[in-house]
Amino acid sequence: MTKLLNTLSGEIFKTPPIWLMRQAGRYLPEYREIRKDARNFVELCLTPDLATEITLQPIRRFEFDAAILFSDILMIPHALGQDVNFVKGEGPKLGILPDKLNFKLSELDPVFETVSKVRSELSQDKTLIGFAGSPWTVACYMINGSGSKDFALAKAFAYENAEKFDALMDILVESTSAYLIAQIEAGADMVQLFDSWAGLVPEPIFERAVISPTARIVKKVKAIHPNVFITGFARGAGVYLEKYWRGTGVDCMGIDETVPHFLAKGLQKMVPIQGNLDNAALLAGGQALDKAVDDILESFAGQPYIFNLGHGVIKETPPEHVAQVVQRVRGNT
Ligand code: 1CP
Repeated sequence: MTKLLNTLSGEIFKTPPIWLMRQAGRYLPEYREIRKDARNFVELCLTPDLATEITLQPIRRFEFDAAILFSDILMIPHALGQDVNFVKGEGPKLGILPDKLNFKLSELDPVFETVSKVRSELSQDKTLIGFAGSPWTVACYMINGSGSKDFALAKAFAYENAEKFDALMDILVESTSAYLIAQIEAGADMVQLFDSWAGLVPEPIFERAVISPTARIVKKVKAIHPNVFITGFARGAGVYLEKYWRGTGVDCMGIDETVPHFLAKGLQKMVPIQGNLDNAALLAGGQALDKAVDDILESFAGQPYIFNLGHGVIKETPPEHVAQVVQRVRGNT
């Protein structure tokens, strides 16, 4: 077992395990070097040699306790037959939502090959995290067709076309479960569900859009792999976090930076937590960063805890700031 998996089993270490959301990616020059030669991002995610290399880059540089598979949450719409493109400087652009969605797990075979390759190259004391987007967050992009601040079109769709929305959730539950199970079978030690837009969902549809689809995925994955840990990251869910944990059955709760420490500590009495350094403090660096790290270490000591950000590394972040955090968390500075 690794330090991170042992933490999820309830063990408490002198210093917590650490990894960072978006630890692979554009803030790293070695990533940008590979990215500039890649024809498109989806193809990059489906090229095992390159995806393996990118997954391992931050481990070599910072010796994180876990590697997260280099891929994207929009690989599911791709495998469902919707057009997915990443336009430079603009983010994802999806084609119109097809009437018939037909999931082809085999489209994602290169992802599973990447998982196997990473697992064989990663040292045994490190955890390999597989992942997928949660149905609501993936549906936001599928319905809206691109990124958005409010995903109003996706929410309107859930209100106006309740039956169609629920049918889309069903398809995403099925495909995402199969995708995560295949990642585990290829060598992922645990998985994380990213519900990055959970915070946009109001009470009348929170159960239908966030809790129920996530709960069904957890159940399906656990039916086959009962001992594999699942982290749920319901970003922005705030006061709904406990309800989310109780309703979904996830083993670990990702906490974003807006969650006050007293609330996170309340949750931590029930379930291991992961988070919630502000990615803007990481961008800032210096003493402010040290203080933010120290506050978190103090708040979350004594109960199972995984150090992470509240959201992904911002692309302008100097890699030295990441090194500073790792040293601080490990008690070396
Ligand atoms: O041009 C480029 O190089 C693409 C940048 C990039 C990268 C490096 C994208 C496009 N995705 C990724 C990798 C990625 N995405 C990973 C693996 C790397 C790692 O974490 O180390 C993971 C776990 C994701 C997950 C992801 N993709 C989420 C959930 C987490 C989050 O940040 O909220 C979401 C919402 C996406 C969609 C997406 N993909 C890419 C972008 C720029 C976006 C966000 C679009 C938006 O702002 O709405």
